[in-house]
Amino acid sequence: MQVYGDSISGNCLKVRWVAEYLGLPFDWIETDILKGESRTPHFLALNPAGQVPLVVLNDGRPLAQSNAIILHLAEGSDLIPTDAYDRARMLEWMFWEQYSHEPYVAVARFHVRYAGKAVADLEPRLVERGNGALQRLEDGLAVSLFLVGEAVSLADVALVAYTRLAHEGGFDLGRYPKVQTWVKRVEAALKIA
Ligand SMILES: N[C@@H](CCC(=O)N[C@@H](CS)C(=O)NCC(=O)O)C(=O)O
Repeated sequence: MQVYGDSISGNCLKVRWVAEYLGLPFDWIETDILKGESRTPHFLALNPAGQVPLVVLNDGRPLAQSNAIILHLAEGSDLIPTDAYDRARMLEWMFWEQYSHEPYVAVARFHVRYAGKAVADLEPRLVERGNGALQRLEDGLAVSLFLVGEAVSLADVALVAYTRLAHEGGFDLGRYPKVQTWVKRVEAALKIA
């Protein structure tokens, strides 16, 4: 399997972590988005959306979208709850991550870390929504060790990717103690540094 990814991207790291956790062999093809490497004719032929992560499976079929990829890779593994309701709850978190967390927490980080914007100059709505997402996580973690019950799942993979880097976008994880502890718990469960 080939994984096209940029190591600065949490979305891409989700794929690396799941493949490594499951012991799936893969070649990582570093794709620098800041240099436009996801917009070359070669890349666009594989993923017309021009985005990483992208995997090319062993049989040659391409697949994009981080959460779709990790769902496919982890099928039948302990990263996906067997109970149908718990599986749906995992997906609930993963869809929420893409629409209500990543667009604020990851985008703020991108502006500050890679586009040279000062935290003070971030759009207030971005900061407000990002803090809202982190509070939502804090509340969700009041009832269980992981986002879906007591075992790590793809919900944790999807949400930890940018939450662990939230400080790079100016967010103070000290305001969210359960989230801080959960980040360490997920990193330990996935064996990521
Ligand atoms: N929803 C997509 C987001 C993919 C995405 O936005 N990828 C970014 C890197 S995190 C990218 O490739 N940006 C380069 C570009 O759009 O040209 C996913 O989860 O995979």
